[in-house]
Amino acid sequence: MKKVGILMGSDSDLPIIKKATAVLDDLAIPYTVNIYSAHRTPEQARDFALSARESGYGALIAAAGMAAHLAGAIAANTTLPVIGIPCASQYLDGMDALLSTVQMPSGIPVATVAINGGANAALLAAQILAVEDSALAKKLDDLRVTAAEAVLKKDADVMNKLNS
Ligand code: RP5
Repeated sequence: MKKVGILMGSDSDLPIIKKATAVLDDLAIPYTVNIYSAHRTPEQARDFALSARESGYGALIAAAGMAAHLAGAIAANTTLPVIGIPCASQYLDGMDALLSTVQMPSGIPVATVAINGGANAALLAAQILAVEDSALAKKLDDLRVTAAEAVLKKDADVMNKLNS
């Protein structure tokens, strides 16, 4: 199976990344995690992106906050699918990172998930790998069923408690 490459701009993004690794662990998808910054370590970020396809990656996740250019900088150097996670920081509640990540110029796409959306980033990476992996696609179908059952149970609980 292809790996998912997870990158973050700083170790302060780790709580968001843990939401992604939890999903990938559940699905038994191999991944690596690195700290590469578009601003502080641009050469390392570039080298990773340039060699990612031949290194066996099938999708990349890039999480960053503030002026969040990591996902775009990675996408500039690979045609693997890149999923951007805008991370909320101290001042602007993640709006800065959201706009920096999502507003890519035509030609260099980044699939941007919600602010702090680590779980959806991992699910989207899994769905990309599942295009060519029917066993993984079945696991994703099963996850949807389990999630729907959980909502239906909550619906039943709330009806029992609140409906007259
Ligand atoms: C970004 O700046 C990082 O992705 C992080 O979200 C933010 C703050 O980084 P630190 O100052 O906490 O290292 O590059």
